[in-house]
Amino acid sequence: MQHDSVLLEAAFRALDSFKIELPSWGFANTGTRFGKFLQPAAASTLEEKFSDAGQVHKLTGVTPTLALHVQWDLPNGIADAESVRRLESLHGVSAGSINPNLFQDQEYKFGSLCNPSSGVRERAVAHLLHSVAIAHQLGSKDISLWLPDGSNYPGTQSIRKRIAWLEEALVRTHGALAPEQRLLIEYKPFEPAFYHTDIADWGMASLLAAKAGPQARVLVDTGHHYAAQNIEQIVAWLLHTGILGGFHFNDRRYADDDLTLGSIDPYQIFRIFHEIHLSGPSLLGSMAFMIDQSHNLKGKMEATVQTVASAQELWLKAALVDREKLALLQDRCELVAAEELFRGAFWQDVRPIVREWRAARGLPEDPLAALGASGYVQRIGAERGAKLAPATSYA
Ligand code: PSV
Ligand code: MN
Repeated sequence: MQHDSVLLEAAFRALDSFKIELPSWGFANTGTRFGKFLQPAAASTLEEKFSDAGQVHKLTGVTPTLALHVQWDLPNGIADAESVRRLESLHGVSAGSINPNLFQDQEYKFGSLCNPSSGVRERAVAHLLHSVAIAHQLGSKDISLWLPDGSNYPGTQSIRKRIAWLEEALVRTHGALAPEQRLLIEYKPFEPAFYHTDIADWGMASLLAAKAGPQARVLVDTGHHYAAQNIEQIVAWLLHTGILGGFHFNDRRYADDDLTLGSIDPYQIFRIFHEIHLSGPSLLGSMAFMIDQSHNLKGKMEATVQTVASAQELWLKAALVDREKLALLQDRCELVAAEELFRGAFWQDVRPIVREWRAARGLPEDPLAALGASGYVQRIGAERGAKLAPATSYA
């Protein structure tokens, strides 16, 4: 396929600028609240998660970091930092964002940072401060906080008191950040709480980030919105106000489904990426692109490679929007022409260009096929599956 050289240059620049972080939990056995379907190739140790992430990075070249969840990956806290360093150099990926966990301990039944008990709140803040210290030790820039707190029944909690407790906790956490670190604040409308969630949307997250301090930012998880919400408009606002810190990408049909990025609505991810491209390349260094998916049915390695490739394709499609021409058409209110230009960029098949870019960067042109040919999934399936109970069968 012949490409115009200017277009190819712009495309390569866009692809060179794109990196996306993998979630350690995306390689582990996870499920729904109805149960787990175990996969023999799933990672159950941190070493296996690093190995899987390293393999994805080797195949795609764009996933140099692995997000870690403190309680799942670093059960000994900062004492585990040394083994993380060893795994980083063994598998060629670095620790990425550090995710505190305020949602599993029994003490957090009625909340963590917003619990009416000052003792529980103190414990939750201590966990955040410890997470900041872990991140510092590992050279991780971002502490990525998702808060499950909320309540299930009207009148059972003081929403106002909880706002104040939350502000206080975030200010204290922010105070412990090193100058190069950031506190990313994620929002979610519901689940596990079903009446009110303490950080339910981008407005609350923005106000809390502003209150916490200048190194706090908002994290947008694409699955954490009501079905009809216009996420790219939220992204545009967060960019405009300079408070956007990053993304957890996934797709959804109903709620927080954790489906593969772009599997249900690729146009939406394209529209979000367009907003980011509009802000110019200087912004990219400060934007954390992360995947937050857990694959219950698909093979984890295959789904992850597929996700990364989809993200690259959508990123490139959005990069190739002729933004100057679009601005002109918008100013003239030439609606159909503007829409056709925008839609046209989405509909073009950029896969041949991505393949060319991969070849030029010494990467396999088809990472999914290369994963299959490498025998990696079969090997880990046999090795790891053997450790599981022999009575377990897998479909
Ligand atoms: C919560 O639904 C969430 O999106 C948070 O980012 C958590 O850290 C992650 O999922 C855990 O799966
Ligand atoms: Mn998330």
